[in-house]
Amino acid sequence: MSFQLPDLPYAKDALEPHIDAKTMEIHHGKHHAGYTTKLNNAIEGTAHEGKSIEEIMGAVDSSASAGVRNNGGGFYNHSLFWKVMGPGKGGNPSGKLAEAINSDLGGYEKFKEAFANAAATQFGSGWAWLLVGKDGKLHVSSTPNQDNPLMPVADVNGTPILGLDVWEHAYYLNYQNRRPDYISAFWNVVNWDEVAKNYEKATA
Ligand code: MN3
Repeated sequence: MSFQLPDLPYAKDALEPHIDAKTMEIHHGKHHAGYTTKLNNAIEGTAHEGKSIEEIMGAVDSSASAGVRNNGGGFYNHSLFWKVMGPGKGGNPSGKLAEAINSDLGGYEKFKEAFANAAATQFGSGWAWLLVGKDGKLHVSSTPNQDNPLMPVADVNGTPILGLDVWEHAYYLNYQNRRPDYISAFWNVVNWDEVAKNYEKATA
């Protein structure tokens, strides 16, 4: 049983004007598809075969192969990324998630600032994260390349509930080098219902 590229949960142009259709087409159809194929190749005939992606991520320590770390991360991160966005979304988090953002991160505006800062200052390619840490509290972090908080190699460990891809392939066609504009636009498409579900699961 190998990993399959998940379908986009909306049309390629559904996030316009914030994320353009051409970027979505290449990002999902080429980049994510590529990570999926290469992950399957990397785990074939290894102890990872048949494991869940979360189990595989949880085994990425400093001795992990680059193939599993980069392509497994690429597969997992993008699978989360498509789902935490949606057309006609944005707005503010509510319920328990909003309460946790208030108590753990000093409120929604402080959280947004910290997350945008993590995304903007991640040097080169990587991701910004909102995650539930081992302490059960919310944290904001960033990781290089396709690393993520599930990996023991990450600086801050836990379960990611929101991620933002800051690789140039995620924004260059529409925003060129203006990463901060892409980060600002992201807030218009965040699917907070999905993030709240991820939060409930991670804290259950
Ligand atoms: Mn990407």
